[in-house]
Amino acid sequence: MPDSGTRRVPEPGSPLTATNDTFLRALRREPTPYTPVWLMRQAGRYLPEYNATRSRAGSFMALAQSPDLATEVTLQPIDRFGLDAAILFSDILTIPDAMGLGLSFAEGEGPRFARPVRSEPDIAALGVPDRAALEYVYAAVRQIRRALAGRVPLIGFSGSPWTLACYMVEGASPGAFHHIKPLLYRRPDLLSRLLDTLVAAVSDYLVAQIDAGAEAVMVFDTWGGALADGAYQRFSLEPMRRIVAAVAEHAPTCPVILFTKGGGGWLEQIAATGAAAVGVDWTVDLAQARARVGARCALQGNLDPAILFAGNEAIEREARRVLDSFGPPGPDGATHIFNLGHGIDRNTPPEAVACLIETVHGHSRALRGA
Ligand code: 1CP
Repeated sequence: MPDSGTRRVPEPGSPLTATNDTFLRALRREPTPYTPVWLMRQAGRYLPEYNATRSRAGSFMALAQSPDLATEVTLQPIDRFGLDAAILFSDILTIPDAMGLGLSFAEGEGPRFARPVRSEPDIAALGVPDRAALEYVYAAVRQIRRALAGRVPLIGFSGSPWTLACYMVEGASPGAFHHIKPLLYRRPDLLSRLLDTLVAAVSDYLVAQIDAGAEAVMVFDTWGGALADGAYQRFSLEPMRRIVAAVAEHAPTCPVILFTKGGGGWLEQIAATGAAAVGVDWTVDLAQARARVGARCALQGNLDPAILFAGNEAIEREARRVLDSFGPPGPDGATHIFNLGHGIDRNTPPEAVACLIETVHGHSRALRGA
């Protein structure tokens, strides 16, 4: 484990306060002795111990729905590497599953919904799921917080309304958006109705995760970058802005991270939602991103996950390049959270992750002159 150098004495009555709080400090745009790092999909199929737990569970959904097993796999990458945050093991498709769409994961195929929503009656019939239907997620959050015992903070998450709508309308991974884009252009009112339901559902889901113990929440907008300018603002950004506002109303100190993959052209607008941090993919130069939004929110990203296949020399060089392009945190109050530009690939060698994390910690300390 890295020595955070920022250890604080837990407040009386709150023994679960994170001892390594570099991630939360960076989200608050406070100085940290090094750049905190975590990786999207850090618990997953590239880890042999994950695959062992998953085969014990029998299926991905059985794993996600068992708080004991979800706790086990959430902690696996924390035990193995010096990561600065844990992320709840779950999936973005839990909400549509709880809405009754019939989720399954066919081996090697990705998610499928037995009952996609395409018509006006389909959309009208949807409601915000009862908390009881997603209680397994909140139980996992509580159990993971206890198991972490304050080692690192815990991130909760959801999909964005637009990204969830893509899966719900297409009935599978969106591919060429053959159903949802015609809906958008023919019946924007109907799509807006679906998105309104999802704004309410995602807001409630994130607030319940925060109440259960999540210390930051992230909204994954995997498919926002597939939208045309104009459509993005209306159908992806505005729903996310309403979620940021709903979380702020309920939990004003809980940071929200927004990540639109392919959203580099809209960074200022994403930052203007009031999010604590904006995630960026590898198509963005961090120096330019910092110049565009630096004082308003933290930046999270943005190493190309494919670099983890290129050997230690390339990993060290490219990780340093990402850190150098952001530069040290400075008087502008800008902070950086190191991450990949998208989820880690299932064939990534675990040793490559160890090399990456050591490089991020070592080089970011050196950059600060420590
Ligand atoms: O067979 C398996 O073990 C399933 C693989 C898997 C895993 C490990 C799925 C199915 N989901 C997850 C976990 C998961 N998904 C996490 C866990 C926390 C972590 O360690 O980061 C998170 C945050 C997600 C989020 C997620 N699920 C997103 C958004 C992020 C992204 O990568 O863009 C999306 C789009 C999904 C849908 C989904 N679930 C699973 C798969 C294989 C997919 C992608 C399907 C597609 O390609 O469209």
